[in-house]
Amino acid sequence: MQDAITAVINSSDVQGKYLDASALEKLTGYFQTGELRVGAATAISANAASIVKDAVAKSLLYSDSTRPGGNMYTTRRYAACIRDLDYYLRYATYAMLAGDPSILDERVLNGLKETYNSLGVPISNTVQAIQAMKEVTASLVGADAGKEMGVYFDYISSGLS
Ligand SMILES: CCC1=C(C)/C(=C/C2=NC(=C\c3[nH]c(/C=C4\NC(=O)[C@H](C)[C@H]4CC)c(C)c3CCC(=O)O)/C(CCC(=O)O)=C2C)NC1=O
Repeated sequence: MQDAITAVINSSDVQGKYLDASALEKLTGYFQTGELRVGAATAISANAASIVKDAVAKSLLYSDSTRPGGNMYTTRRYAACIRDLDYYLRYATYAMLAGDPSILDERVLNGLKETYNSLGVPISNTVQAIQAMKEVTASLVGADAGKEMGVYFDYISSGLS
C-alpha cells in the first residue's frame, strides 16, 4: 500500500532528487486537507451501517437483484451483498485517508471482477449501489470531503467495469 507521501518520495527517489516544486505542492495539498480527511473518516465510521442501508434503499431494493431469481435473493446472498458494500465503504475510506488508491487495487479489486462474473453477481447493479453510497456519503460529510471520497468510489466502480 502507498500513500500520498510515499508516492511523491518514491518518485523523487527514483530520480535521485530532492522533492521538486510539483512534489512539494502535492504534499502541501495533502497536509492542508488532513483535518478534512480525518473528520470525514470519523463521521463515516460512526455511520457506516446507515450509509450502506440508505444506499441499498436508493439503488437495489425492489430491483431485479432482490426479486426471486435475483443475485441478492435469499438472506445469505442479501447479506453477502451488504457485506461487500461495507468492504467498499471501508476501503474507500482507507484510500481517502491515504490520499492514494493503491490499497484498492491490492485488497479489493484484485480478482474481483472474475469472482463476480463466476458467481453471476451483476456488475452494473453493484456499480449503481457504489454510486448511491457516494451520494449518501457526500450528504453526510459535506461537499469537499464528499468529492474526495467520490474519487475512490469512482475508482472501485471503474475497476469493476
Ligand atoms: C475485502 C475484499 C473482498 C471483496 C470485495 C469480496 C467480495 C466477494 N463477494 C462475494 C459474493 C457475493 N457478492 C454479492 C453481491 C451482490 N449481489 C448483487 O446482486 C448486488 C448487486 C451485489 C451487492 C452490491 C453476492 C450476492 C454474493 C454471493 C453470491 C453467491 O454466493 O451466490 C464473494 C464470493 C465469496 C463469498 O460469498 O464470500 C467475494 C469474494 N470479498 C473480499 O474479501
